[in-house]
Amino acid sequence: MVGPRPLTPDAGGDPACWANRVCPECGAFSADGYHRHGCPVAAGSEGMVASIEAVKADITELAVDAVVNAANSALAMGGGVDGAIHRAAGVRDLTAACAALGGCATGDAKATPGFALPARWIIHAVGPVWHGGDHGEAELLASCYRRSVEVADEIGARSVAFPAISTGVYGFPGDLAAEIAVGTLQDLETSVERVLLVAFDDHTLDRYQRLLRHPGPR
Ligand code: AR6
Repeated sequence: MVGPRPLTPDAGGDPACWANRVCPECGAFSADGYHRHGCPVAAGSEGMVASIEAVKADITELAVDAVVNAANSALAMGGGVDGAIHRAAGVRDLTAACAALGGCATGDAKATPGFALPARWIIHAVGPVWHGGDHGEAELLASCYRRSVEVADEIGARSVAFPAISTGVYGFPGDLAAEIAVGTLQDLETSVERVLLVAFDDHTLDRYQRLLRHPGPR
């Protein structure tokens, strides 16, 4: 990726302090926490995601660079995968880091450290609530996957694990959600090299595996 790239905050650091940092690579001052001065780390290599795999797992146990959370727009701890991620990361630390982000729009994503998780980062993506399909739900879900990968590029994450965003409490039909996840991820230009699509049950795993065996047109 050519363009601004965020300085990497220390995992466990105070998100409010991520700006106003000196670039560790070239020593330049960055008022907003982004490289804008052409230092070498600004130029990563981009292509398609090299590997997209489906796994059945508890996402909180995966040792990837970043796990994606199926969050709500307040970034307040909820149930499902969000609750599991909060408990495994440490409720106090993650709640404070999320509060400092000031919420997140549906279809968008924002990162915090992973705290006690094996993953270094958590990318909080806010999926749409399913209202029948005529309210832009498909586009908003695609946007979650796209924005999560853009955020992964910004923080330098090369391996990213996604839960089946919106398919639990938010009621998005699983088949359509899986098609959107796979189709969107297969089309992105990114420095992310490895994506794990994490299923929490056999049915979801089977869906992903079928789609990955028979990829749609690019
Ligand atoms: N690892 C992987 N996948 C999981 C895990 C886990 N530990 N736990 C659940 N899933 P949901 P949503 C799967 O409801 O529909 C929260 O309250 C689960 O089987 O977690 O986007 C938030 O705060 C399902 O397939 O997320 C929001 O308010 C998938 O994760 C709201 O729920 C997503 O289910 C978001 O709802």
